[in-house]
Amino acid sequence: MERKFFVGGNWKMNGDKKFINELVECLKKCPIEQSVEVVVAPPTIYLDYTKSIVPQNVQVAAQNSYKVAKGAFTGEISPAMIKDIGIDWVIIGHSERRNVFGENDNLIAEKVAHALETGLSVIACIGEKLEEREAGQTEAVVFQQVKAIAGKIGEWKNVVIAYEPVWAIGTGKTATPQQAQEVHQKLREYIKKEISEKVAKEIRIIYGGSVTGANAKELAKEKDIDGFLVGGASLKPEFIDIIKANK
Ligand code: G2H
Repeated sequence: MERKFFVGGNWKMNGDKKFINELVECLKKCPIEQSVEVVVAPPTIYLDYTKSIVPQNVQVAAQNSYKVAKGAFTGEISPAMIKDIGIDWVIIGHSERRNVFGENDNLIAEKVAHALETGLSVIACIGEKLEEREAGQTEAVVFQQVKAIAGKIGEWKNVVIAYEPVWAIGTGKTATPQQAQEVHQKLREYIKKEISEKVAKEIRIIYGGSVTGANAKELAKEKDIDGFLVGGASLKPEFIDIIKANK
């Protein structure tokens, strides 16, 4: 089965209604090929609004969700609520959730499992910090992050893995196509060995970290890079070039 090219736009904590209107107008002008899946992730408060104005060929994701359906968890939202407003995707385990808000592998795995059980598709983020890369621990770190999730889920068909080296996030310092491909390939080998050959073949492993309209095409040529999770550049017209990067 061919892996469909996937482009996610992670707007993080940016935008207001006026800005979102402009961004969506820009997306509406872009002829999105059937061969590309596009998902944008606005801040929680704009999920419903964004969903109501995006064209049919653009899906919407939440940027986070909690590990249970409801209860006394001030400030959190649940996968059930995300589903309730007609949204099918959630990003879990972004490095900002891990490193700014202290989420660990176990919590992230529980959140991924609960989102999947609720029927959402998940963009599960992993990636090493600079000091881990420099200490030669990249593989160990990303394998452990995948292992934690694998310990809690049995079915991978609704999961996209986003490999986002922390040192490349929002820094303008993109991994080279070779650096990214090397990790993606090793991840696929790991998944083949530890999960299954089928999952390894079918799962999309996308790259994130300072992806731009200028570097996306080269990255997209790599065999194991199945798309992107884009932050800063997803707020600009160049997001359209990234959507077309597999051409
Ligand atoms: C990584 C990425 C989006 P940016 O966080 O998830 O952000 O493209 O700004 O590095």
